[in-house]
Amino acid sequence: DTLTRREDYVAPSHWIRTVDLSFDLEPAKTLVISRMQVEPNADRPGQPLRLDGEDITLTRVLINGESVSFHFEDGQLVLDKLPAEPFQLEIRNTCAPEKNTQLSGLYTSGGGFFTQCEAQGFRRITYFPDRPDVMAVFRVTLKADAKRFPMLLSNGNLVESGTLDKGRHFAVWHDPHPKPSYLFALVAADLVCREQKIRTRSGQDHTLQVYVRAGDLDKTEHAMNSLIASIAWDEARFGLKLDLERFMIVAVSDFNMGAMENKGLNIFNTKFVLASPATATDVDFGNVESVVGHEYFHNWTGNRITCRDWFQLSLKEGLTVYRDQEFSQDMAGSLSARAVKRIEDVRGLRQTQFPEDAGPMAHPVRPDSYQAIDNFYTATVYDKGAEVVRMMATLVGREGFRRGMDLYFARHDGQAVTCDDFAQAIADANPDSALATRLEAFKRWYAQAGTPRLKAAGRFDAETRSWTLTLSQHTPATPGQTDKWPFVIPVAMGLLQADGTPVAGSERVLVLDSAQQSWTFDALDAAPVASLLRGFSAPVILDWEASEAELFTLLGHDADAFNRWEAGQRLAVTRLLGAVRAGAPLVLDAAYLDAMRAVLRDETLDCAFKELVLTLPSEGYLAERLAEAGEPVDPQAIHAAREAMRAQLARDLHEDWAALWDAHSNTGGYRPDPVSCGRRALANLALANLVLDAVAREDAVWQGRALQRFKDAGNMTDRLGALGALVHGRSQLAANALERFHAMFRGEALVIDKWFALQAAAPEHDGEVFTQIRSLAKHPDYSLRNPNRARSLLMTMTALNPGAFHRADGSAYAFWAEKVREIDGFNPQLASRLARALDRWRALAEPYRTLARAAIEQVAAKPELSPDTREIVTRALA
Ligand code: BAL
Ligand code: ZN
Repeated sequence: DTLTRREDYVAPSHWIRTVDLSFDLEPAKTLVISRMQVEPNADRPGQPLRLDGEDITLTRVLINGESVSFHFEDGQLVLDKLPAEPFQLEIRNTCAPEKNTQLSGLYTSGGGFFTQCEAQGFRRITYFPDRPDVMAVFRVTLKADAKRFPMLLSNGNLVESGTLDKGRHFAVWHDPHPKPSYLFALVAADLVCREQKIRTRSGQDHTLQVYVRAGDLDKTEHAMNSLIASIAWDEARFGLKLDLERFMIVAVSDFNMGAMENKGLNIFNTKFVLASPATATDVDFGNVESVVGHEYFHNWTGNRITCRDWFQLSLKEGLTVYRDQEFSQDMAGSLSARAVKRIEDVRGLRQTQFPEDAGPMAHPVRPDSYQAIDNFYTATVYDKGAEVVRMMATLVGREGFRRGMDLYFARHDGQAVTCDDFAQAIADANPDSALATRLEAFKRWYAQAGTPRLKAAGRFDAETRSWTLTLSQHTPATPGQTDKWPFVIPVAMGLLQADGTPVAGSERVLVLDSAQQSWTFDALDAAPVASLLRGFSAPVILDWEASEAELFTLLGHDADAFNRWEAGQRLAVTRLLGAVRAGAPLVLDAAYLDAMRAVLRDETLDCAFKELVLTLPSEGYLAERLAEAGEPVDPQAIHAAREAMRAQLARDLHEDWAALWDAHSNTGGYRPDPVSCGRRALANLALANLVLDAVAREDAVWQGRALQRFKDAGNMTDRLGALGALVHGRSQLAANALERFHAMFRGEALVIDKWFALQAAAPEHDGEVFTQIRSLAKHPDYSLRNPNRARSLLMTMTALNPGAFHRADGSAYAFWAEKVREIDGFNPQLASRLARALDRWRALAEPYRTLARAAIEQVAAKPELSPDTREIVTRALA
């Protein structure tokens, strides 16, 4: 049993105060010398020192300059008979960066050296107590060939650099901030740099740098601007200043995660740094801004205050996601642009986190155990964790949350702490708040897994002119947790009259903290229309039997944009699932079409919002709605219903789509601001509908226009939009456009990823799409070794294209199993992500269920499966 349990936490036996690390960098064999100042933990005297190490070769161990005896136990290097006083420990070892295909630790990519140490990569570099509560001041010396590796970077400040013999050079870096090993980084590569000097509001000077490969410099402006904006935002909103003279971002194309917040030296997947109008879409621009922000915000929430142990991961991730979401909303500016961002975030949460919470990997925001910590960098820890922070902010108010953050830093700066410490600080700074008075109950959000079902029922009493709302909650069992305590659920709400006008004074935040509670609203002339869970004020499934008329009222009039959108989605879900359940063709009613038309024609609404309303709920979301109701999920039935509804919206709203295209297809020079992005999004949705309808009617005009658009487009958003319209609309012009696109962007790896992903996302039709995916997997440009490229086909198919993945002959499952097994042989982290694709197999209808189980068993049957993937398939089959 290799399970690590939260309750088994013990403080380290020794503290490491300083580390002097020296690297002799060679791709085949790098020599690492580590000299540490070690101090026994006075609370745990007489303990041996256990050092983690993995895939490295030990050559020497010295204590105070003398060799000592040591042994290995459970993969750890164990030193006993240690001095009771502080001592110097020196370790020498080697590692083989070019053989490191896991991309964890020190590895090579594109001829350079890069590191990734979170969560447990540092032990793949040298022996060390590789746990976040051991924090040391690092001094790092890098030596490498000057020609091949002209840039030598590590955390902190450059203190010295120069040349060595045999064409080598060196650099010495010193990071004054004590940090855990997971925040260590080095880069040695042939890179170029965009640099900008800034002076912050508080008058301090800083040098900001973005390092990329030569040829990518023209794609770094947006990342730099995003960094500058992040620095200003954190100072303005939270009073948190940049604490380093120099802040560096480095882009690398082989990277398992999105990016990494190493102190002063953030290392990024190229996907979240590089952006130019010609190669990146509006969504990419938005992602760069939010990921740059996210990593920067970690400098305080993660680096200055870090996690005591990895069970507390959400302490930094939930909080930092909350901060990056707030940042992006503030950057978006207008109230409605903020709502658009909120809708997108909630859509993401429901698409990924809700199924996770309902499946075999369900775990609390603060998990209780793990086999491989890398498996717990999840939507639950990140996105549900962010919702938990958001609920705290709702319960204490904006000013109160700022007070809480201030207290958190006053108490814990420089420490490694727990989720409890964070919640306590927010509560203590707001002693009379709805949070402080219910703190223990609120913290169940950290401890209990599963998505609560919130049931709402209203009753109007004409005699007393009052309306009583009753809220009740229930959370289904999750693995290892059968009975749940009630959660503390903030329910933001307001009431509308039947004609859509707001009921004055009805806006409030109800706090449900028991199984069932009621609230009464007085002085009403008629039964109101309730707008519940505004802004999605809690991560719950709202079970509210609103009538169609009420939903139409909310869609047309609610003051809360989120709930307007939500009403539209509910109207679509009712129709889609109605058709699925009835096993009958979907025929759209006039009322729904009229409502959609009204949205499209409403001049007070933003384009971005219209695009969201007119985008149907995803097949994955619909599947979850069925699963929640305990009904078997037939992915092909869902796919058919959704395709039928898309076709009818394309046909019946044709005039509107054409008018919208005319009005919004020319957005002028490229700017990634919310208004322009919204116009492009809506124009692209219109074009997709126009092509879909044109193909159905065998009309050449709109297909030709789409092809022309594809050729003329002045930016990637428009070009990819037109290409998507042709490919996803199954136009005969698609093949030619795909070929041109590939030729046009042959040298742009991130664009070629899009080329694969776009094809893997095409709506399935008679197995053609899966057949195409299988043949693309043999394309000379395809590779499983590069995580972005591997994901472009495989994750797109499994996560975003249920119609292609769930086939009655099980062929796509078998394909998936084969790829998981293959990838697991060289990159367990990537494999175990992909291995989660069939987590929800138990919810499937036959024959999918049996076939899916067989495919998971096929993965599990592989001898020498990594602990990462083993944990996933074992849980799935349990
Ligand atoms: N800490 C891992 C990458 C991120 O969440 O920023
Ligand atoms: Zn993070």
